[in-house]
Amino acid sequence: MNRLVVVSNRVAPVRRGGTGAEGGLAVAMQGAMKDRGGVWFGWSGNTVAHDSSQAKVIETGRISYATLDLTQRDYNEYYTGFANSVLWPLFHYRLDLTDFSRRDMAGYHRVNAMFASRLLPLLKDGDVIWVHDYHFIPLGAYLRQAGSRQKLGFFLHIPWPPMELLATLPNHEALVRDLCTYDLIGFQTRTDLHAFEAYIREEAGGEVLSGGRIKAFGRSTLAKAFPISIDTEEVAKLARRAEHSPQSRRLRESLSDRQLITGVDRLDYTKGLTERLEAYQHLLAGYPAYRGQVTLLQIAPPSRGDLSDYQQMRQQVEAIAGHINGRFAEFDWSPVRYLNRGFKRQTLMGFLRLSDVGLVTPLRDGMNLVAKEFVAAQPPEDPGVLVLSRFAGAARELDGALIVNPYDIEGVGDTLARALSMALPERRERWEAMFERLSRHDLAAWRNAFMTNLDAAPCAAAAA
Ligand code: GDG
Repeated sequence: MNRLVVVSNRVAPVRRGGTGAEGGLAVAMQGAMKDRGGVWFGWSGNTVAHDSSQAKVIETGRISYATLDLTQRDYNEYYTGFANSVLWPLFHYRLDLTDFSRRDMAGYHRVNAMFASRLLPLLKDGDVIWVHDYHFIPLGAYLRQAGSRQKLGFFLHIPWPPMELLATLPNHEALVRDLCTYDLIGFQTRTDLHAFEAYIREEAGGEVLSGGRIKAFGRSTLAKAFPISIDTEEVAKLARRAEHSPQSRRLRESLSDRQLITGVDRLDYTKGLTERLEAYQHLLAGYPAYRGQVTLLQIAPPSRGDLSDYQQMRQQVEAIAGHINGRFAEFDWSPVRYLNRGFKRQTLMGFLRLSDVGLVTPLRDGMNLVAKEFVAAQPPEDPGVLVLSRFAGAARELDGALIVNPYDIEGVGDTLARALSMALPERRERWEAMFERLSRHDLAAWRNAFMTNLDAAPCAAAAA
């Protein structure tokens, strides 16, 4: 089988044998590379004074980990600039938060070109290259320009925006043209795929043919939806194992029989944290019987803290969490436990298992793995209820959840009351359908579907 070369902004830390601390995606990618041999290529996470002239390579077994450092300028323009202050907000429908400059866009292209040139010497004929996410949309085009003839696949982890939003991006056409260099383009959901197809037809004057075939910019490619998932069995196992851990015991004891609502999100404006807290406030205000009887545990590890939009949002979240506690707390009860830090994966899965309600209310999310993890972590005999935003990609699959509109604060508050009072038979019925689906559509199934399609896709460079 051909080697797999994975490219992503961050490369999973090299751990011989694995410690179980890695995220699911890292394990899935490593699994595929272990079978076929491979290279994982990306940014080291370090900023340095000068560009790396070549990648630093560490070999373990059949996998090589190859990383590059970035200069501070590259980091500012490519990473915090174009990727996270233009593409991230725009692709999450937050046009109001985009901060476009030609300088940052040039930096984004410069880093993509640099990554392509440093990757090229590591490639072998017949390698299959799988590029991840919005940081690297033009990478494939730069690889082709530099003479790479390998098969190229791309998966977008975040939503694809509607045409009219994308059209606000100066040079949007060049970005989509570059994307069409890949032999396979994967999106999270059919909504994203359809938005992409609409752009191809209406803005690029291209054609959408049967079987996901796209003709545009004088090229042919394939575009399909591959909803990402979790390692369902692993999450269920971690959660079971964590059930009697000291942390789970402490959490259980501290609740003293109160019901627990849990949210777990990177501190990001796409996750709808302020709206969520307001909805919880509505629950406490509108349903006084829940006062003193329920706790909201919001875990929110900091993210992209050097961007002002993130700093502002953090202040808002802290203000409203403080306000709710000030308004409703008793001397022996705080309604909100807001934790601005991360936890070990197993601890987290243990907390999800203890929760009566999983509250996942992003304003827009490519998929949202926490929603799936919540389902996988539940005890089958007494599962909790998932309250899920219709704007998370996961809502298309998890139809046993109580689906909410996160902008409808009162509606989410009312749904919380319904979730907290749902009887066991309904909870089980809803959970079983979702768990069964996640058992079939797990992370390995996602990876294999993408790889099978990529292996079978015609390679434009080979045909040329
Ligand atoms: C992007 C897209 C898409 C969270 N806190 C801790 C922790 N986590 C883990 C969760 C989950 C992961 O991080 C977050 O994944 P999400 O899918 O929820 O969200 P993004 O980070 O925005 O991911 C998203 C995803 O890519 C995959 O394609 O679903 O739509 O935005 O696994 O459990 N893990 C640990 N400690 C924490 O405190 N260990």
